[in-house]
Amino acid sequence: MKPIIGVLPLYDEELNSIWMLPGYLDGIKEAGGIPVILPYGATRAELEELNGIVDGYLFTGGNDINPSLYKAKIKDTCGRINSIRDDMEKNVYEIAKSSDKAILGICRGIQLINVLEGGSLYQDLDSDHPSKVPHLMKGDYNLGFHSVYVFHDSPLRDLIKSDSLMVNSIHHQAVRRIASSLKSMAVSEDGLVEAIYHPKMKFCWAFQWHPEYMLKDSASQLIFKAFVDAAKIK
Ligand SMILES: [Mn+2]
Repeated sequence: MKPIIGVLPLYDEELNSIWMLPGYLDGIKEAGGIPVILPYGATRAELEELNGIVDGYLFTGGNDINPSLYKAKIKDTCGRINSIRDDMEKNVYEIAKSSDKAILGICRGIQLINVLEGGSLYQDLDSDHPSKVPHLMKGDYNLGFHSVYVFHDSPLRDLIKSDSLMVNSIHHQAVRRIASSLKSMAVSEDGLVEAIYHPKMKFCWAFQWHPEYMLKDSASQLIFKAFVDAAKIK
């Protein structure tokens, strides 16, 4: 049986529309899983029921997280927030964690997991963490844009067998204080946390970059495969 991966939907406030980037689904499919887009705004009870048929969860990119969730005041430079996503994803994360499901977080996903584990975020890198490394590229998302150093003692290093990686970069926020329960797996040259994992969970990995845009690269394929394979383990 192929594992079923619940994918958190994105929301477009301009169009009042639920949406999805195909790369998230393709990455899961190519790794042998069945992606299922979860219903936007589902209640806790509905999510608990759905959890009975879901083997893993993909936390996707999107809106900025409400800074109140990490006890910070919202700055003018913070982007648009979406309390429906914040609430739903908090519920999904708690349910997933308590039932030891596999978790992959991407972009907003790494930020969400860090915040829910007790960490904090830079609300805007340009003003809060100015550096020579550009983190907001324009187009060509399938190509590497800046390098990350991959830590030797990390499961990511064991997976990709390389100390460094060229990654894309489409973010204006990032992890500021990493939660004490999480470990960093990769950093950019300006010291930003670009990948994390939760060492006490079966599989809870998250990335600031977007492997779903780089599915032709072996590192991205290996990441999706490791996630979907972990979701098979009961
Ligand atoms: Mn970056």
